[in-house]
Amino acid sequence: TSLATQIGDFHFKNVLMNASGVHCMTAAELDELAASPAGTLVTKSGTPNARPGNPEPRYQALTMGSINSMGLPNKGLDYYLDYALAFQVKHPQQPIFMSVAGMGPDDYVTLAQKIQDSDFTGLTEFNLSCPNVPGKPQIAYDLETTEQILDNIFRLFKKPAGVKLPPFFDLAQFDQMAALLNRYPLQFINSINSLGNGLMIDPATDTTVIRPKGGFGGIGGAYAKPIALANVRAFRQRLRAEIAIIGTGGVNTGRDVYDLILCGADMVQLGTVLQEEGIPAFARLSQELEAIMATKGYTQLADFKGQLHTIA
Ligand code: RRO
Repeated sequence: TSLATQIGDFHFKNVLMNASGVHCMTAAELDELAASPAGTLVTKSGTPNARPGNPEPRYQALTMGSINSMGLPNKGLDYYLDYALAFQVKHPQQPIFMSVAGMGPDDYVTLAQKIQDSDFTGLTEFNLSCPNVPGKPQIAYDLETTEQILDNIFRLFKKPAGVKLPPFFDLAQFDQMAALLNRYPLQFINSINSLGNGLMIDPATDTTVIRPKGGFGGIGGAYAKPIALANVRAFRQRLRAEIAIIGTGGVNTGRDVYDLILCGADMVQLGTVLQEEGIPAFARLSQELEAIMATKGYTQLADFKGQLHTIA
């Protein structure tokens, strides 16, 4: 059985990888991903300058997932670019993803130009969906700003690129966003980022479980699964076939991975489950996915990718 997959001309031995933000802040964490069964890795979203992020506590595991308001703590674009350039020399056959995020529209030009001018040969993920920077709206919920940013990026950026999207909840939003995205030379989209601005309360103290933003934070894990499936499915039905889809959200079992692929995911990312279980999650979920495929007589992802049945 093969769990191999492909995004554009990039080949990966395993469909699983980390979601940006989880286990990818430092070179040591990234090295652990590289040595794992994961197909590849993505860095924490890098900003033009390093950031400490929001005050703690800023992440909390919940019974059905997680809430976070990290606030984009990261070591800065240069750190991740240096890591990626060294990595691609050591592992010429293992393309990696760099995630980047702007604090405002102008930052995306700065980030894109720096990567364009570098020797980076991997894939760049432009994060348009960070929910947790006080005072900054999630870019991709504003179609006009998204269009401006993509125009500015692709005027100068000629390397393989994709966008990380927030969850959408209305079919008209899928129509509008997909029509916009289809105009750009994207290699992939990544659906979904966390469900922005949820709230959880500690019943013992009647207090929010995280400090930043009065307790509001992005929700991940099992809470996100049906939304992630819907977003992957809705975009697969609307995007050009050349645009691959990375499915992210709500993965705890091999069946969850299988379901995202059924909806059309070409690659699947682990967020909350990787944060809570650590690197062993990759082997466990790979085994669980292979077992499901074996019972159905499938030997490769193409045997069921996008093959979701609906009721007539
Ligand atoms: O750092 C964060 O607070 C964060 C980011 Br940039 C993101 O894209 N998604 C998220 O859940 N947290």
